Amino acid sequence: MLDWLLGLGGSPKIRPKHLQDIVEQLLSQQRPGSGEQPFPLNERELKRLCGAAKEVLLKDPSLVELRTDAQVVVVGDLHGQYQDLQRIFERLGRPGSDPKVWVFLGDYIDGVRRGMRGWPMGLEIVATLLALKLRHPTQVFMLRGNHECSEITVLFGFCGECQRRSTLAVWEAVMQVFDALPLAAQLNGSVFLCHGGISPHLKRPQDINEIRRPLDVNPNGEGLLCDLLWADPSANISGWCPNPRGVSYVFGLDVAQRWMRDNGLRAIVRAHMVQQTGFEVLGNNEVMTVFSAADYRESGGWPGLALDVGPVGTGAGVKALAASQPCWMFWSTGWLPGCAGWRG
Ligand SMILES: [Mn+2]
Repeated sequence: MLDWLLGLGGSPKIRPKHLQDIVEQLLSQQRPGSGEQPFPLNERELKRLCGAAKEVLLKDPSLVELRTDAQVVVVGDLHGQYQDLQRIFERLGRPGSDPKVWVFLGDYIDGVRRGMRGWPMGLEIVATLLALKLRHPTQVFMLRGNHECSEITVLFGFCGECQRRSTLAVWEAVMQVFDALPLAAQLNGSVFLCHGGISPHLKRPQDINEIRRPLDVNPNGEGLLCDLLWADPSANISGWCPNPRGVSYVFGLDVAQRWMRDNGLRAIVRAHMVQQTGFEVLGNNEVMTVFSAADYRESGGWPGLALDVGPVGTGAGVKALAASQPCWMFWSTGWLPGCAGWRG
């Protein structure tokens, strides 16, 4: 892994073979407790990976326009739970192994120690996804979540993880990558994807392209950027209400429906909220939440949040979308449709 190649002209390039090696090395880590160990790549390797990934990520527009007949896999919050990402790849194949397009909705890092899972492995998730993005830039898309923000990572664990397992310089390099992440995506002009939600400042999805990157996010701020990363939908309110998170809004289904109608969209797929079954569908298959970190609140002892929830009977809404769109969904406890139920 030390044998990294400098590309012509002095700009750091990472050979495809080395990217493949990184992915192999990281995904083969199966031991629980790896989150307590030093990270397998050194500072120099990680900084080079981040530098190259930042350049490639900045080539994606702030609103990624996906037009594809391929199967699309949408992955919600991971929060350092690398085992869940490993299982997703075991079940669906790795990006690049087939024509599937992958959209990751952000919140790759942070989180706390969880029973058997041990400490979060945010560095593994970040490095694996960045290597895959570099290797397959038109098949892997990473959006920004509200945790992809330096202040948030200081408060919620990833900064500490970098200091424990790597270096502060690596944390800084990863923060620069986060500042380069695209903010939303649109699938075949009909499904809008982002981490949080829509915004009263957002007339058309294309307006997102006016947001220039790289840019820092102020977690105490307001405006379009904050709403894309922080807003939540609710079927129980109408209009816009203050968000109990203290940032951004909760938006009613009425607001979402009107916005989708105005823009010729049929669904919003987002992440950001913990879901007992890994996903939630609001309205007539119109607003969906995907959460891909399994038993996220296990150590908090939340009753009813066990992993063992079969997809049968609960995925009707998502299935309806999947049946009419080339859009397949993963959630933490099962697979849609045509995939056998899976239990973690
Ligand atoms: Mn979030």
